[in-house]
Order: sequence, then structure tokens, then C-alpha cells
Amino acid sequence: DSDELSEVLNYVNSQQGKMGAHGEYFGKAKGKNVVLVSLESTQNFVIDRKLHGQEVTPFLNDLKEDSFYFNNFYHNTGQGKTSDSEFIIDNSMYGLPRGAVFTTNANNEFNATPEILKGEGYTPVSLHGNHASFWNRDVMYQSLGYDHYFSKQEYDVTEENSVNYGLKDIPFFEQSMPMIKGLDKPYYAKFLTMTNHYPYITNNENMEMIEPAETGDGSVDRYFQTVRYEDESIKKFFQMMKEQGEYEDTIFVLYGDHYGISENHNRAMSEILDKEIRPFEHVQLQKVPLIVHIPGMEGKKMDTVGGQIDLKPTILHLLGIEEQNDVQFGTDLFKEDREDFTILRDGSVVTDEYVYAAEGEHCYDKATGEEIDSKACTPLKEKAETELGYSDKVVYGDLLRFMDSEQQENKE
Ligand code: GP9
Ligand code: MN
Repeated sequence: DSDELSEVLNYVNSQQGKMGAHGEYFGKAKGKNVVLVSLESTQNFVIDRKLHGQEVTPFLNDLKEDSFYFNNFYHNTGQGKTSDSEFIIDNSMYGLPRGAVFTTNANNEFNATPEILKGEGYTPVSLHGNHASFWNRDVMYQSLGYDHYFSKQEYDVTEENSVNYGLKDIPFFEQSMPMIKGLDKPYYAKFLTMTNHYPYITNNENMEMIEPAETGDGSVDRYFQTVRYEDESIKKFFQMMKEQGEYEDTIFVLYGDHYGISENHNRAMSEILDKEIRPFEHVQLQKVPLIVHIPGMEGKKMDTVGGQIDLKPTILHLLGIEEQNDVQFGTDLFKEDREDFTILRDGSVVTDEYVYAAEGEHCYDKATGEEIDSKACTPLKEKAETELGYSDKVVYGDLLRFMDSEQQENKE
């Protein structure tokens, strides 16, 4: 009921670093288009990595030099995979402990970024080359406030331009250009890539721009090829945005949606990383890239520890929008007094000092990777339980429907 909602609001508003002055980037991208690019199954370890003497992500490596690149950024997803990342990013709430919010709670009341931006005159859309009903997106997107979903039926999908789940990333971006050019500005456009999806298949030698790795674990070996292909597709996308005059007025947020290489591949991964994969390394492997590219603004490497949960306030603040009364579990990544902190869906926690691995309850010194007395991580473990519990309460109880009109009016 509404008392439960008040309890959650009290919790989120009391969190350290929530209140206080805005960071120096508040409003710096006011009125700009927002392009989100979901990098399918892309983990941060591929960034700046070389294989057979070649860069795996040459374009992203360059782009990040001209961008805010967060190298301590984690996915917060669970079983809902891509759909969880979408949910988390648009709402600053966590996915569920099992199942996917997109399929189980699609008719809930939300206050998602697309809906907020629509109120500010934006056109919010999502673009993806899979069937509209996959992950129940066609239903959930209406609850999140998207104006339109450009899905498989609006793309020209043939046997030749498809692999694995469907449309390859390069034709996906090519065919998406006229779609976004036709939108009323400013737009909030989410591009969901797809080619770098398990089991990482190529079906044409033009897609193979790097030789596979040689661990003998096929998925891991091919992963580098499909990541390299994805990188090429992003390069083409940026070229087209520039050529077609869409680049200058747009900010770009590129992020990995979730891990691509599961624990089942630890043997091969320990060969790639040249170290044993303990629970510490497993948690560190949940880092995904986050690149925030703002044309005309100088880049900076950001050590801030954060996660997908922080993107809603980060994006809204860049646009100069403050949600006064909103259930957001994340905090603006650019805020100066922000706590370095993120919670993974399994209850693991990362801060600037510690890594708590929920599986087996191990506590580590983040800088050295040395296992330390688990007592040091107890407060982190407890905070994770509280916070995930509150988020689940909101979703299971559909609590946002109790945001009454008075509270709505108090919002900016
Ligand atoms: C399917 C694509 C992949 O449309 O988003 O979904 P995933 O399996 O990664 O959740
Ligand atoms: Mn995915």
C-alpha cells in the first residue's frame, strides 16, 4: 500500500550522495537527442584487449578517448538478461530475483525515463531486429512510455542479412537511419544490438575481422569475432550519424547489457586472462563497458564504481531534469559526493575498497584481490539485502501506482 511506498521513498531519499549539489555536468546536454546503444553480451574485458596482435574493439577504444569512459561499471541484471538491463536503465530499479519483470509485471505502473522525457517534449523509441513480442517488449514498452518500437516487421530481414537471433548489426544500423531521421526531435532512441549473442555465430567471412581465440572452448573463441563485428557496426553507425547530420545534437550512451561468458567457461577464461577465476575475478568479470559520448565535450576516464542502476539519474541530470519524488535506487555517476558502490542481482557488492562475492560469501580487498575477514563486508551484504528487498517490494506490489496526484504535482 502507500505506507510501503513511503517507506521505500524514505529509504532511497536517505541514501548517502542522493541529495546535495548537482555535479558539474547537470544540464550540460539539455535538449539534445539521446541515443542509447545496448552492446549485446559485451563485457569490459574486451576493451583495449589485443588478440593475435589486433585490437578486439578498435572503434570503441578510440571512441572512449573522446568520451567519459567508466571502467568500474557493472551490469545489475539477473535472469531477465537484456530485458533486465532495459528495465534497470529506464527505471533505476532492480530486476527480479528470478524471472523477468518484462514478462511478469509488464502492466505495472512505472515512472520510466521514456515517459518522463515524453513529458519534456521528447520522442522515445526503441529499435531492435527481433520479433516485437520477444521478452514481451511490445507490451512492456507501452508501460514504460515508448512512442514506438521499430521491430523485426519494420526491417528488411533476409536469410543473407541474418545470423543467430536475426538481423545482423551492420544492416540493423543501416536500416535504422531513415527510421530515426523521420522522428520528431529531440528523440530518446534505444538501439539494441544482437549479433554478439551466445553461441557467437558468424555465417559469412566478411563478418570475421579477427581470427578466433585458441582456447579450444568454441563459444569463448568465437566471442572475440562477434565482438569485433559489433565494434565495426558501431563504427558504421557513428559514420552514418555524422554524414546524415544527426551527430552534433545527440549524446550517446553505450553500455554492455550483461555478461556474455558464463561461469561454465571459466577454464577458457582463465587462459584468456592468464589468472585463476576465483569468486573475486568472477565478480570483476561482471564489469561491462559504459561510454558516454557528448560531441564537443572532452573525454575523461572515470574510476567511479557504479552500475546500470545509475543510468536513469545520470542521463536525466545531463539533460537538466531532476525527479524530486521518484523511486530511484541509483545515483548520478557524475555527482561528486557520490558513494562508489554497486549491487549485483545475486547480492554481491562492489565499492572502491571491497568486493563482496555473494556466492560463498567471500570478502576481498578490491585493490589487491586478497581475501579478507568477511566482517569487513557484512554492512555491504546487509545493505544489498535491504535495497534489493525494497526494489522487489515495489515491483511485486506494483507500488508506484500509489504515487498520488499530490506527489506527482510536487515533481519537477
Ligand atoms: C533478443 C535479444 C537477446 O531480442 O535482446 O536477448 P537476451 O537473450 O540477451 O536476453
Ligand atoms: Mn542480451
